Amino acid sequence: MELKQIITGFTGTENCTVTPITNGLINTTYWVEDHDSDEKWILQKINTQVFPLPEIISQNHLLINRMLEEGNYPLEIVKPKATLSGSFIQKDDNGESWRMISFIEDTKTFFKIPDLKTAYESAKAVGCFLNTINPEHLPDIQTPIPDFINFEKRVLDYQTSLQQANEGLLENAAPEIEMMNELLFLPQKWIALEKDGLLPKRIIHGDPNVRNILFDETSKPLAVIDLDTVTVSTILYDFGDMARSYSNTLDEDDGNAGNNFNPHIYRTVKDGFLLYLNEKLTFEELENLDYAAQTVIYIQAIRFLTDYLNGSKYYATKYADHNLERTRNQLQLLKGLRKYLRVD
Ligand code: GN1
Repeated sequence: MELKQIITGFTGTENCTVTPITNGLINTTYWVEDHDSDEKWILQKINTQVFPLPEIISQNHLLINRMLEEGNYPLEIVKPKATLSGSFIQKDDNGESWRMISFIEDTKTFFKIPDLKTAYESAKAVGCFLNTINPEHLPDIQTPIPDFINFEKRVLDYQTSLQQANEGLLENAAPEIEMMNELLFLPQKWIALEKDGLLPKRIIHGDPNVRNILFDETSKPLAVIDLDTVTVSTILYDFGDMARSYSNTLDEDDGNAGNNFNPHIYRTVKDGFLLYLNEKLTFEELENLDYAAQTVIYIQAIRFLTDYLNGSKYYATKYADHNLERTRNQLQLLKGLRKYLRVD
C-alpha cells in the first residue's frame, strides 16, 4: 500500500506532499501537506513491536486531550485525526498500523537544551502538563507498553542479554557492563520503594525528553507532544527522564563524552518541575528526586546496552556501535550527576 493511499484514508485526497521526519527512535514519521485543504498533518507508522495494541495509544491520547481541555491547559494540544470511516488507527495491506495527528505550525525542536531559560521553561511545561491531568481518570488509562517502567524486568532483560550475546559484543562493551553491574543497587532501591508502596501511582507522560517539546521561534515551549507512552506509574519516572534528557550537554548519540552533565541545568529543571507540582508531591517523592534522576539515567543506559547486546533490534540505529555509544553517553552523564550529588 502506498503512503498516499494511507493518507487518502485519513484526508480523502492524494493531492499532498509527504516529507519524512527523523527525530524519533521508535515510530516512522512523516509530515503531510494537504494541497486541497491547505492543512498540515503528522502521519506515523506505529512500531507494533513496541506498541502491540496501537488503539490503546489513541484512546489514551483522546482521554488526555479531554483532561487538558477541561483543565484550561495553556499550551497547544495535538489532536488525533480519524479516518474517513471514523477510526483513529488505519491498517495497511501489510497489517501495519498508521495514525494521523494535527501539526502545530511554526515550531522547532531541540536535540539538547540550549540554555538555562529553555531548561526552566521546558520543565515548567512538563510540570504544567502533569498538574493539569485529572487523577480521577487514572483507572481509564490503559497500558500502552507492558512492563515499560518495570525496572525488575529491565534488569532481568539485561541479565538475559549478557547470557545470550556473542563474545565480540560482550568484549566491546566490557567497561560499560562493569559499571552497570557496580550500580545495580540503583534500580534495586526503586523496586523496593515500589514494593513498599511508597511511590504513589499517577498518570505520567512516560517520555518527556527534550525532543518531545515543541518551541516557538523565541524558544518558548508551545506543546508537550508524543503521548504514546502515557501510562500509570510513579511521577519520579517523568522527573528522572526529563532531568536525564535536559541536563545532558551532548546529543544522546554522542558517546565521545567527556563530562556531559550540566549541574546548573539540573537544578533549574528541578525548580521548573516543582513550580506546579511542589504542593502535590508526597514527602517520599520530593525526597527521591535526585535519586530518581540517577536511576532513570541508569535504566536508559541499561536499555541501550541490552539492545546493543541483543543485536540492536529495538532502537533505530545508524551504525553497528550506535547503541553502545548511547550507553557511554548515559553512563558518563550518570557519573557527572553522581559526582555533583557527592554520592560517587
Ligand atoms: C525513545 O520515541 P522516542 O524517540 O521519543 C523511547 C524512550 C527513550 C528515548 C531515548 C517507546 O523515545 O523511552 O527514553 O527513545 N521510547 C520508547 O532517546 O521506547
